[in-house]
Amino acid sequence: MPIHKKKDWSIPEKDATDEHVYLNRRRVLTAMGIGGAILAAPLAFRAIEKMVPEPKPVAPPEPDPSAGLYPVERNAAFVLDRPLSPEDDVLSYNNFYEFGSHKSIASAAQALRIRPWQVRLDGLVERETTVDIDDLLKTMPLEERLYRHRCVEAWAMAVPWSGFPLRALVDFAKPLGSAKYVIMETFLDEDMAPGQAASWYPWPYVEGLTIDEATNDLAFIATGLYGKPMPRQNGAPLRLAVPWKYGFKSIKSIVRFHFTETRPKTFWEQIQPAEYGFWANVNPDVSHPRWSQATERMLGTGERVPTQLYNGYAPQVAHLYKDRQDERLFA
Ligand SMILES: Nc1nc2c(c(=O)[nH]1)N[C@H]1C(S)=C(S)[C@@H](COP(=O)(O)O)O[C@H]1N2
Ligand SMILES: [Mo]
Repeated sequence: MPIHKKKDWSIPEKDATDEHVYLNRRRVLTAMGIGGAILAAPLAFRAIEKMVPEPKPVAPPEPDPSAGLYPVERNAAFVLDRPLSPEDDVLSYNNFYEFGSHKSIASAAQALRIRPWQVRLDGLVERETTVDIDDLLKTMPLEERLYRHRCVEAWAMAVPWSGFPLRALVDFAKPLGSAKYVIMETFLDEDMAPGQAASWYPWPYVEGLTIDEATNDLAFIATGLYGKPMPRQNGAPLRLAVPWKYGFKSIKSIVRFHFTETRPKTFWEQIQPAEYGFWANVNPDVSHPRWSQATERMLGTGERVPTQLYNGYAPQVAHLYKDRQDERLFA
């Protein structure tokens, strides 16, 4: 029998201040209705977290109606330099602030209702439209890809996503020539997702890519994981996977793709712009203001490995940024 190694991230980080969430204190206190005078007082994040309502107990979720589509054929072009992360770790250590600002949201996320699920395609497109997820899954070319994933908090995983290239969805949406960005939005329903009752977060979760990034080969819409439909905690029924960027760009449970001329202010950028910007490309040489990004810790084994420029995907994506060298590309 394999010895079950104590997972090195399970205890210490739970007690530590959450690295990702260093909320702008003014924002929190304003949301709580507390005025400026108190701003000088220290405010422990733990105290704030306690004010997020506890998730309600949930009935067992309905089976996923797309289960028959998986597994799908693996695209051999996407290879890994490391073993796949253990499935049970990937399914039980998550970031999904809609269901709580800690890693153990998997059971709370079972409250996510994944049908009916509609996806709105709008803004600068030939014809705005709404498409049902099951129709979309029938239309899109499904395949499996092995990708690395690097969270800005310096943990990492390697996973088999199933899904389709974001480019296929962009083609389907038919953006106008004037569209420069695609903005993606997560659902908004605080009865279902108690984290969204925390008014100091700028819900809904919003992310964005340039059209060039969105139509790059690597940009992927994941609808499954480990040969099965996407688990709720990992962002069912569809989420982004942009493996050359920090994990917070890979927005979960998307309901809208909005094409626009102007760069959006993304969720984390609104919360803490000094720490989380629009580009958020992985770079081991550019530290986060509060920790180094030189290495990463693999889920499951706890092994420390060096982080790579663009998370190892520089050959595929570095050219996207050659004319943007004056911008803050790595935060
Ligand atoms: N809607 C939404 N999408 C999200 C997040 C979130 O809190 N809400 N967290 C992001 C972060 S920080 C990471 S690292 C990944 C985590 O994906 P995983 O739980 O499938 O590993 O999801 C990203 N997408
Ligand atoms: Mo992350």
